[in-house]
Amino acid sequence: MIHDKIGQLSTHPEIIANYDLLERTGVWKELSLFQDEVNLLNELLEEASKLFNIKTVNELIVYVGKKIQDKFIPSYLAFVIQDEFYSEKPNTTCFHKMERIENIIEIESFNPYKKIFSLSPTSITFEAFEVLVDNKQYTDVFLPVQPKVLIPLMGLDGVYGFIVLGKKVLDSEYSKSELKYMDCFINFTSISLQNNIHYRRAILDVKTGLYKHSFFMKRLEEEVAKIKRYQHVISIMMLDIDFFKKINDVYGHMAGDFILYEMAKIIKNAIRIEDPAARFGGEEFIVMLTECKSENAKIVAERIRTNIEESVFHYEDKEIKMTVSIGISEACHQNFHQHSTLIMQADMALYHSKRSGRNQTTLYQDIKDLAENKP
Ligand code: GH3
Ligand code: MG
Ligand code: MG
Repeated sequence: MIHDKIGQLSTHPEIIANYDLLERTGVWKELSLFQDEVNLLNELLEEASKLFNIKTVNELIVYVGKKIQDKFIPSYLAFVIQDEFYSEKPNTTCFHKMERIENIIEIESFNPYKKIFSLSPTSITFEAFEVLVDNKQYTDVFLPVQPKVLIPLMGLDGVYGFIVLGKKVLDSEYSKSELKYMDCFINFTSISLQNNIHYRRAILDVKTGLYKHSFFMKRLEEEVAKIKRYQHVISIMMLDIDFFKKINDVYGHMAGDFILYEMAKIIKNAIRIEDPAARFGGEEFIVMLTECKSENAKIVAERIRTNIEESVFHYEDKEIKMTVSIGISEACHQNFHQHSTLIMQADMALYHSKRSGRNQTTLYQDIKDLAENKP
C-alpha cells in the first residue's frame, strides 16, 4: 500500500540525512497531506462496501446516522426520505445527541423539496437554502433540529431524500474537508438507498404497497416446499372487494385507487409482519398465513371483513362504505397441496362467499364435498 511505502521510506538513512531539506522544501508536508488523502480514500472504500451490503432503508439510516454522529458530533441529525413511493409524505428519522428521538420535523409532502433539490442537487448550507427556497413554510419546519447543512440523496430517479445536519455540539463550523468527506460518503449512501428503493419497487405493488403477485407466488412456493419437510401448516386467504366496479363508475377511478390503498392498510394491520400479503389482481388480495390452521385463519379473515364493513372511507367529501368476500384454503403435512391447488381452493371458497350473498368468509374445507360433486 502507498501508505506503508511512505512509512518505510521515512526510515531510509538517506532520507533521514536529508530530513531538513525535505522539511524546508515542503516535501514532507505534501507527503503527509497525500497520505491523509489516501487514508481517507481507503476509509471511504471500506465504508462503500459496508453500505452496499445493507439490506433495508431503516438499517441504512441507523448505520449512516451513527457514522455521521461519531465523526462530526452534530447536536441534531435528521433523515427525510421518500421510500414509500405510494405516498407523498416522506419518512422522517431524527437523532439528538447520538440517540434516536421522536420525529420533530413534520413534512406533509416531499414534492416541493424534490423540485428544489432537482434544481440544486448538491449539499447546501441552511442559510443558502432559505434564500434559494424563499418560503418559510418549507424551511421553518427544520428549525427544531438547529439546521446547518442539507445534503440531498440523489439517484437515477432524481431526489430520494436528504439529510439535515444540525449545528455541531461544540458550535464550530463544518470544515471544507469534512464537507468533502461527507459528500463522498453520502454519494455511496445514495447508491445504497437507490438499490433498496428499486428492489422494493420491483417486489411491491405501486397502488397498495403490498407485495406483487410474482413475489408472493415465489414465497408461496418456498413455503409449500417446507410443509412436508418441517411439518408446517399454512393457510391462504383470498379477498375480493364486493361491487368494486360501482365505486369506479360512481366516484371515479381515483376513488377506486384510494379504496384499494385503504383496504391494503386494513389487511396489513390485521396480520403478522412475517405473513406476506399481495395484490393478486385488480381488486383481489391474497394473504399467506404461516403456521396457521384454517380455523384460525378464519378468525383473522373475519376481523378484516368486519373491520372493512364497519369502516367509512372518506374520499374528498364522499363517505363510502365497502364490503369484501373471503375464501380460505389450508395445506399441512397430512393434507398436502401444491401451491396452485391451494390458490384454486381459496378461489372456490371465495366464489362460494360471493354466490351466497357476499360480505362473508368461506373455508374450502366446508364446501369441499359440494365442490367435488360439481360436474
Ligand atoms: P363482485 O362483487 O362480483 O366482485 O363485483 P366487482 O364489481 O367487484 O367485480 P368486477 O370483476 O366486475 O369488477 C372489478 C373492477 O375492478 C373492474 C375494474 O375496473 C376495477 N379495477 C381493477 N383494477 C383496478 C385499479 O387498479 N384501480 C381501480 N380504480 N379499479 C380497478
Ligand atoms: Mg375480482
Ligand atoms: Mg370484486
